[in-house]
Parts: sequence; C-alpha cells; structure tokens
Amino acid sequence: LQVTEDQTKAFEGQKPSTSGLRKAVKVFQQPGYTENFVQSILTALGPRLAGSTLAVGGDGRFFCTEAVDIIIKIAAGNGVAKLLVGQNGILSTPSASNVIRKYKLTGGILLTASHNPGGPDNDFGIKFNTSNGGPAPDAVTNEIYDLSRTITKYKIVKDLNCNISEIGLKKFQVDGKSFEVEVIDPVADYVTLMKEIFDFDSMKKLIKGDAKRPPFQVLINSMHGVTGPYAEEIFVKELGASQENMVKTNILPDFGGHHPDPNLTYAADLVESIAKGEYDIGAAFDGDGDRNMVLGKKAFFVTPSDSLAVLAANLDCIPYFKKRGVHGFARSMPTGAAVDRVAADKKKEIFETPTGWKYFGNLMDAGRISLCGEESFGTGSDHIREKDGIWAVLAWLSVVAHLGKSVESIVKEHWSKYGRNFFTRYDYENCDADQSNKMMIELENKVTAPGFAGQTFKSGSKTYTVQAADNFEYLDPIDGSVAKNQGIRIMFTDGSRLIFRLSGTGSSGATIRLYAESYESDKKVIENPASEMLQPIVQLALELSQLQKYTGRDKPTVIT
Ligand code: VG1
Ligand code: CO
Repeated sequence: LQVTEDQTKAFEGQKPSTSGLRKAVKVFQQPGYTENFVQSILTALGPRLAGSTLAVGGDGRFFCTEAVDIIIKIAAGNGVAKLLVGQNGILSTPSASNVIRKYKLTGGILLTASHNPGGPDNDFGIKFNTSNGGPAPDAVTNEIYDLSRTITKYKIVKDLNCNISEIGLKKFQVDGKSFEVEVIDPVADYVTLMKEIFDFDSMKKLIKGDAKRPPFQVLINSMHGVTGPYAEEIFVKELGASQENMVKTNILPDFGGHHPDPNLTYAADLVESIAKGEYDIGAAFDGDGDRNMVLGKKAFFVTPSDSLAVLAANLDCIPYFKKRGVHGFARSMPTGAAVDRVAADKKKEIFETPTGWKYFGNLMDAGRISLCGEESFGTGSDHIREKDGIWAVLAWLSVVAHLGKSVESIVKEHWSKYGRNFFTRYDYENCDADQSNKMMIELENKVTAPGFAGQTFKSGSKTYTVQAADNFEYLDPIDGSVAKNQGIRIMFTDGSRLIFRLSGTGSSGATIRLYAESYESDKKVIENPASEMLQPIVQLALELSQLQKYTGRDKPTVIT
C-alpha cells in the first residue's frame, strides 16, 4: 500500500469549542472537510506522531463509520503505528478515555456530537483526547485550529480497506512499514474498570432484594445512544436487573429522531415511566454516554449539582475511594455550589473551573481532586478523564446500598444537614447570534460598570444586593494557563448567583444559557419546588439582561 499526498483547501471555522468540533453532518461530508481536520489533529502531535498509537471510536451516530474509515486511511498515511478501534466504530466517551489510559496511548479521536441530535440532517462531531485520556486542553485545540486554517495537503492511503466489524488485529504494509488496526470489544475493558471501582456484590444484593427488602427496581434509558450495550452488560448480566427494565438500549444512528440529552424535557419518557412509582431509581444517558440524569421513585429529580454534592458526602462507601482516599472536589462555575459546603465540612479543597470537562484534567492529574461535576448532567471521578454516565449511576446504587435509604430520603437528609442550593438552568436554543452577542456585551457593560456592585434589586417578595459581578476568568493552578470570557456572573450577598453564557456546543445560531442559584437553610422552605423558590431571581435575570428584547423569546426551550 502507498501513501499519497492530496491537495486540499482550508475550510473556515474548524475551531473546536467546549467539547470538540461540532457541525452539521452535511458540513463534515464536504470533500476534504473531515480529512483536513483529522490531518490537523495528527500534525499537531508533532514529534509524537511517528510510531504513535491512538484510540478511535464514537457514539454510533450517522457518519461515524465513514469517519472511522477516513481516520484509518489518514493515520496510515501519517506514520501512526497502530489504531485501537471499537468494533463497528463504537466507543462511549468514558470507555475511550479508559482505553487511552489503560493501554498508555498517545491519544484518541472520538466521533460524537454528544447530546446533539444525529442523522443525515443533524450533527456530527470530532474530538481529540490526549494521553491522559481527557479532552485536549485549549493550547492543543488552538493549535489544531491554526493548522486547519493553513492546510494545503493531507497524507492518505486510499486503498487501505479495513473491516471494523470483526474483532482482532489487522496488519498492513504501508510503503514498506507496518501499520496495524486492532478492532476491540468496546465494552469489555470498561466493565473490568467498573468492577475494580465498585462493590458489585452489594449492588447485586440490593437489586435482588431479600426476605426483609423487596428487589430494588432500576430503570435504564439509553436514549438509543452508545450506552445501550454497556448498560445491558453491567445492569442485566452483572447486576441481575431485568432486561425489561432496559429501555432504548439499541444504538440508532439518528437516536430515534430525538435529542439524546438526558434532561426532564428530552427524556420525558423516562420521567413518565418512573412517575408511576414502580421503580426505585431511573437513569438516562446522552448520545456518547458521559452524561447522566438520576431520578428517584415517583420521578424525584436529583439536580446534577445536588448529585455531585451527595456523592461527595458519601464517596468513602466506594472501594476505589476507600483505597485511594478522597482528595478535593471541583465543579464548573455555573454548577450549583452545594458541593462547596460538603468540601468545607470535610475539609477538602474545592475548585471552580470554566464549563467543559477539559478544565478538570490538570487537577486530576495533579492528584488535587477525586470527584468533579457540572450542572449539565455531568458527574465523574479521576478513574478516567471524562465524565461518566454509567459510573454515576453505579455510584448512586453504591450509596443507596450502603445507607439503605431511598434516593429521595438521601437527598432530603443532605439538604437538612447542609441547606439547599436551589438551582435551575434556562436554555434559549437557536437564537439569533448577533442579537445574543449584543445582549451579552450590554450585560457585561452593565454589571461591570462602577456602582453596580452594592446595588439592591427588588423582585417579588425578595431583595437582592449585588456583592460582585464579572466575566469569569480562570487561572489554572497547575499549569498557569488562563481561560477568559467564561460567562457573566452576578453574585449576591445572600449567596444567590445569576450566570449567563453562550453555549459552545451548538451547530447553528446561538444558545443562551441562564443559570440561577439561591441558597436556603430554613427548614420551612427547604422542600419547596425549585421553580417557585427561584421565580424572583429568574425574573430579575430577565430584567437585567433584557433577554426578551434581544431574543424575542418569552420562554426558554428547555428548563432544568
Ligand atoms: C455543554 C455543557 C457543558 C458540557 C458540554 C459538553 O456545553 O453546558 O457543561 O461540558 O456541553 O458536554 P455548552 O458550551 O453548550 O454549554 V457533552 O456531553 O455535550 O460532550
Ligand atoms: Co456527552
């Protein structure tokens, strides 16, 4: 087989954002588009490229197998020694992170647009992860982007055809040198890892029940994303849950036409099934398997910010943390601050990072944090360098088995001990980009003007006094890098916060995210509905930002 150099023209906008490059499938299908980006990723490896080994796999969405084929051909053309490819191109994001770490690879190329819808008329994405198993940091993605703007040719082995549907090692000779593709079982290594972390016997007993306790009913909804085969292997085969309790576990290239996003709006079918009261815990995952939503009996909703805090408070019941100890915690800036209270109580370090999992990597590598999370249904630990949906549900089952209480009582007891950080997020999807940018600029000007701090606002029955406001900037304590422009924050004297960000994962228009948080320790109101408690501060947010004027929207697309 021979390498050829194909001429190409640079495409605009190949800039990876919060989590990789995400665009419409049709954009990736343009001749040269995917090739250019893959070549830029490989070129950015510099001296590490020749003789490297990379993992390749994705969430099974439309265009995944075509992209794997392109990656194999371009990797072979660039002197990569070996690729580990998930069978049929399948690897969940957490399992890809594990494969990179376990086999000490140079990195991995992940094919996913995560929670964005899939299919020929929807989205595709490519993400590069580095040798620690985590998403490439800004310095790397900026370099990839720079290369993509000046690319003139890519190296490819056009005649290399590799069957990725059959597990095993395939060997090729490219210009006289060896090139290997090992097609791996996407699930096996991940299951091994989970068995090392958790006490499977205690979860098995919980699910089976005994003379004193009925079986604990687990309802899983994979939203036709990549977690299906992982969930069946772990919850049914290993832990003894019933196959009937596994919903949408067959992977579909268009996720059945829905958003594979585990929240109350897009996973409404899970909410509806569990609302009837027959199940004790319900969980849904996103397309690539790194997000989770956990619900208790009768659809008791655990906000991701609370989930992080409850797990932080109970981590030591999990063998992995018993053995290694619990270091600090971290949350992304918009995430509710419930975990901060646990950190203070347990005298652990707590870090506040920008949105996106890549900012946790350095802290984990340096041994400063064991657990971290985001309000966007992301929870994970230092067992890998991605958030991990199935891990989160296993962590919850461990806590339930250990405490012998329901999900709802665990959360309510947590509130009564620590107080409650009421939290909500409003998403305004697909707004006009210019108007949204204008709104953000105006708001930044307003809140950073002299005199804004100290002002008092009345909204409904509440009064809020601004303590400080800024555009969030993060100084990475490990490598000293700075991330600017990470969202507008308004912090009030009573601990309430308002945050505004523009999403970095959409593929068209702008998505405005409005996050509102308010802390209460008064037992009389602690169990009130979040929507009611947060109404005044949301109202204030809409007034301060003039969101309706700029977007023409009188209500959000999604509320969580
Ligand atoms: C969103 C979430 C963020 C998450 C990111 C990737 O980003 O808010 O918390 O890390 O998606 O998750 P943005 O920029 O749209 O707000 V995933 O599961 O889509 O890789
Ligand atoms: Co995801």
